[in-house]
Amino acid sequence: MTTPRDLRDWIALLEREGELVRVGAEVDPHLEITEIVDRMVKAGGPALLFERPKSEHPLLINQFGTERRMCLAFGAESLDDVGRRLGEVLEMQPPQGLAEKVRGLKKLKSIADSQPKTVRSGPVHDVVLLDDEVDLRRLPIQTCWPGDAAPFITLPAVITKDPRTGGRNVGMYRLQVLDEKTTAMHWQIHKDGRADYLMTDGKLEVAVALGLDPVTAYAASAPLPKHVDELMLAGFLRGEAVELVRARTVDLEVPANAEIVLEGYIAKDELAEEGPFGDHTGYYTPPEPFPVFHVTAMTMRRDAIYPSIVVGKPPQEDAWLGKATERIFLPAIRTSVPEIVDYDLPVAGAFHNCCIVSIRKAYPGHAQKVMHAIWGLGLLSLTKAVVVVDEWVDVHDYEDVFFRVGANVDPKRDVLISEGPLDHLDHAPTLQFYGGKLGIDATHKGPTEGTREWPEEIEMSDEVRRLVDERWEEYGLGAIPEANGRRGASLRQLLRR
Ligand SMILES: Cc1cc2nc3c(=O)[nH]c(=O)nc-3n(C[C@H](O)[C@H](O)[C@H](O)COP(=O)(O)O)c2cc1C
Ligand SMILES: [Mn+2]
Repeated sequence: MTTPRDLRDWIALLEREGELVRVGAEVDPHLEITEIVDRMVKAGGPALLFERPKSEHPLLINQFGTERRMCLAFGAESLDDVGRRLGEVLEMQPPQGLAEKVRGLKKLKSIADSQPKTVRSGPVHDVVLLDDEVDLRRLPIQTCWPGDAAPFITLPAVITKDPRTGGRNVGMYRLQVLDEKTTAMHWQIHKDGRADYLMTDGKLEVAVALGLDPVTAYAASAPLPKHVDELMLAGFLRGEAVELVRARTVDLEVPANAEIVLEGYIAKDELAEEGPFGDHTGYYTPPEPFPVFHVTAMTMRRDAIYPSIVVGKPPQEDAWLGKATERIFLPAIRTSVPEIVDYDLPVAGAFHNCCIVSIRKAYPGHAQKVMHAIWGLGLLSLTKAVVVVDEWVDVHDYEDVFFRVGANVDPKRDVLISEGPLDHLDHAPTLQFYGGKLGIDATHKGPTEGTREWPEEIEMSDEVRRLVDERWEEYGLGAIPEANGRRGASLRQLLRR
């Protein structure tokens, strides 16, 4: 398996696959690009390389905008395959026999090889701009929506170190341009970058990498536990370590093949108003104080390409980054909650608003146990509504889920209202960060849970199905309708427009 080495390799792959269009016309990063991309994303269109976005640097956008491109990025047939590879390592058992031992060693080696490795030099230092030469206005930074406060850098990998442990963190946190040398740093309160910042007494050094190979860029958005380095996940998913070089003015390592790196620092308690920003919730996030990032150096490859993404009312390009996380993390979730068969975070639910989960139900109250497990699991803990269905229900088929909620729920008995932490950006709760949780148990119940005997679901017998299959032509009704037509419907829902 090979995955793109860097952004240029990725662009070349997209071009070979007919997945990228170059736009030669001059376009404005102020709103115009958003309107173009919004139309292309919703049409399932290609990645776009704007060669003249009123800047000396081209702008790449919609690189992640379809399932096919996500799979190309990971060099996989499906996102579930990517998850399975991770699951195999997570579920490693003591090997039995020689063949298994050899396989086990291979898996261990794949973990060892995932560690980023430091190299002496890299193209990211082709151009080094220091102090007075630093000017963010050189970059085609988008103002995405009419109510946005300023241009925002939307697809960064923000690198920091935990001041206590020295452990690295890489996160995708947007940066609002404040002036040519400073930005705001949108570290939401539940995030690891914010934790590093809170632990520091004086200044926290920061490096922001822009224009990475797609897997490393994805990894910055992955919800890993604080002590796990996102670059290690990137290395594992790429099948090849991420190469790093020492940054020029800060004590951090940065991807050697990045297109652009911003180096600088954040001083404790220096805050600026961030926002409004047209967010992935579909609403503008109102202004709120966030830390200020001082850029002290800007390093670049020659003819650096600037990467961007637009978020807004779903679905947008980020839907596919979220779906990748949903699929890749399923095996990891199962290691804590093994009764989970599958789950779905509807794109229209902006990921944190709703989680549909199917379980192998074994005892009374099992659905409620799983709701609480989700409300206690990493960033999934911010989920507002959890819908639990039985193992035979396809969680990606929203019509089937709706049917189960309608058919199997007694609201008085099966709706659980709880409370807990909510997403930083959720504007609905009365208090910011904290509010109600909704659990809906749409599983079958029965006398063990004090209800009447549960009725049997209607199913045609296999015998009659076979008979009709065999005789279909005789009926003269044209092609046989797809037996499992509902899967198509769920895909349509994902991309509903
Ligand atoms: C396009 C995009 C933009 C994002 N912007 C932010 C942001 O501005 N602030 C934030 O806290 N999280 C943002 N996120 C989510 C984080 O990247 C994600 O929660 C990640 O897990 C954070 O890394 P951490 O777990 O190391 O904190 C964004 C995600 C995506 C895909
Ligand atoms: Mn992290």
